[in-house]
Amino acid sequence: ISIDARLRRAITRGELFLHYQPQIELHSGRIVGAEALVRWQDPVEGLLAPARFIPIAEETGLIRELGAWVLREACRQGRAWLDAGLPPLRLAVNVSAQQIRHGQFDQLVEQVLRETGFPANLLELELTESVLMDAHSEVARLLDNLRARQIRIAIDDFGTGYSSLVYLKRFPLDVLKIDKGFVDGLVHDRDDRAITLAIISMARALGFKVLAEGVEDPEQLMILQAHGCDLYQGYFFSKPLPAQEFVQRLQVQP
Ligand code: G
Ligand code: G
Ligand code: MN
Ligand code: NA
Repeated sequence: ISIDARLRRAITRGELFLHYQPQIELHSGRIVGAEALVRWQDPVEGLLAPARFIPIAEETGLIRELGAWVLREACRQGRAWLDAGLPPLRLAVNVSAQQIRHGQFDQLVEQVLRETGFPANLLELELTESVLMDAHSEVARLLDNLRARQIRIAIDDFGTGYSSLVYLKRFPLDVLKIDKGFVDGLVHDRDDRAITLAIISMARALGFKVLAEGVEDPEQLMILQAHGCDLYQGYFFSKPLPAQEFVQRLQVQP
């Protein structure tokens, strides 16, 4: 049986689950949210990272079903945390370009929020630059609808997609996530540092929040802090964690 057939089955059999990577506010050092990242516990192969199955899901179109599952599960978990008395946390969910292109994505979001009771203002959707290069008026309308509901829009892997900056002006956005590739070189590579700092100042000038991805050491953090980056995530603070471990991590913070 092929991997796409197994993946299709995995969605319905409950073999997928989510890890949560903390997102930290730089000025307070506090966890203010988390990015939900999908995992697959295959009965035969064991734990599979998304690199093993997201590309297949993209090719086969299964990504739409998988993406809907991830959105629903993240919102369900977020609501359960609120009900358990945890402080409100923003949850960021990755959205594939296909989910947007297929249409009716705003209906899905609406339905999931209604079903789960997760507050719209705590939901952040991570899109890639390629989505914004698509059919402009439709995407703009979609993003307007989502933002009218107080949902936040983040651009993932910022700086790695298309070099056009026109869409920063054309689309309503909330957050730029600086790609890990630039953050990696922040301390030792002049060019990566220049690009990272330029993204931070551009984001601030345009009124977007800016988050640095893949922060692994304190030197990176010091530079980001000195230049007014708002948020970060990365192994320096925590790798993506199973839900229970994420909650434990929240509870030990002062
Ligand atoms: O932690 P990590 O190995 O989880 O994630 C690898 C990549 O897989 C990330 O770059 C991310 O973009 C992608 N990914 C993880 N979870 C999801 C998801 O739920 N939907 C989509 N479309 N991509 C995801
Ligand atoms: O959606 P996105 O492409 O941003 O997914 C983030 C990916 O980066 C996930 O695979 C996650 O596990 C990984 N990641 C997050 N923080 C770090 C980090 O500090 N170092 C490394 N090497 N990978 C990270
Ligand atoms: Mn992401
Ligand atoms: Na990224």
